[in-house]
Amino acid sequence: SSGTAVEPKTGVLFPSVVDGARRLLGIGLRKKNVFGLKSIDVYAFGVYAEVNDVKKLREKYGALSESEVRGSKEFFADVLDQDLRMTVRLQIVYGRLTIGSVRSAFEESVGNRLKKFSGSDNKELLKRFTSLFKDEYKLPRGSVIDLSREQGYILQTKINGNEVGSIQSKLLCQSILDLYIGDDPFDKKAKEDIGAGLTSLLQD
Ligand code: DAO
Ligand code: DAO
Ligand code: DAO
Repeated sequence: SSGTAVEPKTGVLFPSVVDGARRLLGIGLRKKNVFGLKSIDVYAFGVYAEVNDVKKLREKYGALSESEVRGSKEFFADVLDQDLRMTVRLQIVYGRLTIGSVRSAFEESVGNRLKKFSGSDNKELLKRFTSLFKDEYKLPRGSVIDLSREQGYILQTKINGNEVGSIQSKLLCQSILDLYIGDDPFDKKAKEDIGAGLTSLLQD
């Protein structure tokens, strides 16, 4: 494959490999409805997985056909739940993002998933996370945020390549990945591509 993929609506480029051996599976767009009718493009994203980690799922899924794997809810649930190294790269396209709006969007989107997976509000975990979103951070158009699940369920966050924090939480890792590959993903086409990408890693 070539070295980059382009998100067609925004023109944002994603390298086909990051962090040595994490392969790009799919790209998509995070939109947000404002004022009921209007929708803004907030960021383009790319989802990556560590090839050798995905291969750990071979034992369970290796014998299924590609369409069986892609249609399997259990497969996506395993990808969300297991200790597989993955990265979601976000590139901001909305030029007027404030840290306050990032905090409230995060509380809504990630907050819903924390509740879904744990059955509780997890206000404390959410607060612990959003308190790290300092008002002095700036996220102008073009900023790149990497959210990575590292071995042992460490969620590591980088902004423009600089590590800003990491937190050990299986639940938080799962909740963030669910935004992109869960039952109700931000971009359905992206989830399909990610499923196809995962399946091809399983089979090669
Ligand atoms: O200006 O009112 C507005 C719209 C702001 C939308 C913000 C959505 C934030 C989405 C999360 C971004 C995470 C980096
Ligand atoms: O799109 O609703 C969403 C949430 C995406 C996760 C955003 C994480 C942002 C962390 C960095 C904030 C830096 C101030
Ligand atoms: O253990 O509560 C703690 C602090 C660890 C740092 C967690 C950083 C989480 C990443 C958020 C980055 C947002 C700028």
